[in-house]
Amino acid sequence: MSLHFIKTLSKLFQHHKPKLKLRMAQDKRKCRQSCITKALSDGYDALVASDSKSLLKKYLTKEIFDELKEKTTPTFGSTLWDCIQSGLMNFDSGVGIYAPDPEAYSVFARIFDPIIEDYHIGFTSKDKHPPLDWGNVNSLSNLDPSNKFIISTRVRCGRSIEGYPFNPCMTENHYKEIEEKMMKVFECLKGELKGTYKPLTTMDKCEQEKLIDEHYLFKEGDRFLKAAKACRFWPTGRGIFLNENRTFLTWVNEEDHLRIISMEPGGNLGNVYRRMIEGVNAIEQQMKFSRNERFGFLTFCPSNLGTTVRASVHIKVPKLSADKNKMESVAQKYHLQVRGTRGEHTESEEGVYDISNKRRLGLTEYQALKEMQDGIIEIIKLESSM
Ligand code: ADP
Ligand code: DAR
Repeated sequence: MSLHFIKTLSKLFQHHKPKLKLRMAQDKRKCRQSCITKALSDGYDALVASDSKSLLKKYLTKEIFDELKEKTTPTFGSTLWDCIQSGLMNFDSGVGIYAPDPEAYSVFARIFDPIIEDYHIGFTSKDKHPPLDWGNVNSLSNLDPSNKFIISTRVRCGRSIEGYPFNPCMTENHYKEIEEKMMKVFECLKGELKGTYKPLTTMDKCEQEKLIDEHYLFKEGDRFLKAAKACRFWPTGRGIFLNENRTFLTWVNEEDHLRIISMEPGGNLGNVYRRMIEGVNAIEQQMKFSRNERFGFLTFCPSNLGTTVRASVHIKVPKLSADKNKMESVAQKYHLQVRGTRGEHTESEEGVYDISNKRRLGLTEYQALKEMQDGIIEIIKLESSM
C-alpha cells in the first residue's frame, strides 16, 4: 500500500472522525437501550409470574411499566431497569426499587409514589415532608433503666452529599472524592466525637469481620445492593469512622453516601439520639446534604427518605416474641419494624430482635423517635405482663 494512499486514508478518517464517533455512540446507545428493553420485559414477566411480596410487584402494573420503560433521567440517563433491577433479581425483596439518582424520584414517580405511600403509611403524592425538627431530646427517656430487656440502642440517619448521584451512577472517582472529603471532616471532630476513620481498602479481614460481628460495620456483599449496582469498585471509597468510645460511627459509601450512627449498650434512647444530632450537626458544618422540597433528605432507597432516621433496640422479649400475632399487632399499632439480630433479611440470634421505627417520611425526626419510644415501652409492658 503506497504512502500516498495511507496518507489519503488517514486524512479521510480525520475528516469523518467526529461523525464516525457520533455514529458509534448512537449505535452504542441503541444497543444498550435494546438490551435494557429485553431485560426489562423478560424481568417484568418473571416478576408478575412469581410469588414475590415486594412493593414493586404490588404496584408495577403493566400500564405503569409500559409508560415508564423507555424513560430516562435527564442528567444521568438512568432507566427503569436501573431502578428495579434489584427487585427483578430478588423476588424476596421487601421494597424492590432504588433511585439511581435524585431525578429518578420524579421521572419514575408513577412507580415510586405508590410504593412510598404504602411504605411510609400514608405519604401521598400531594404531601410534603416537614422541616427538620430534632424536638426536645430531654423528653426521650431510658426505655429500660433496670437493663432487663434492652441490650443496646442505636439511632442512625442517612445523608446524600449535594452534587453526587447515588451508587449506580457513581464513578470510581466519585467514591474516592467523597471518602477524601469525609476524611478531612472526621479530622475536625472534637470532644466525644473525636475518633479514627478506617478505609475498607486497608482494613485487614479479621478486623473487618470483628467490626461486623460487633454490629459496628456494615455487612459486605448484600445481594440486594449488589443487584442494584451499589457495590461497584468495592471496596474503593468505603469505610467506617469510629469515635474513641465506639458510640459514634459514620459509614462512608455503603448504601448511602453517609450513614451517621450513634449507639450504646442499654436503653438510654435520649442520650443516643443527642449524640447522633451532635454528629450530624458537626458534619453539616463542612458538607452540604441533598435535600428535596417534597421528600426531605434524599436517599438511595425510598424506604429511607425524609428524616432518614431509624431508631432501634436490640431487645430480648422471649414471651412476646413467642406469640407472633401479638408481636405483629403491637408492631402494626406503633408502626414498628421487627427484624432479625443483624437487620434486614436476617434471623433472630439467641432471641435478640432488632425493633425500630418503620416510618421516616411525612413526620419529624422527633415524631419518628417518639413513635419508636412509645412502641418499645408498650412492648416491654406487654412482656412484663405475660
Ligand atoms: P438498614 O436500615 O439499611 O437496614 P440499619 O441502619 O438497620 O440498616 O443497620 C443495620 C445494622 O445495624 C446491622 O448490622 C445491625 O446489627 C445493626 N444494629 C441495628 N440496631 C442495632 C442496635 N440497637 N444495637 C446494635 N446494633 C444494631
Ligand atoms: N433489601 C431491599 C431494601 C429494603 C429497604 N432497606 C434498605 N434500604 N436497607 C428490599 O427491597 O428488600
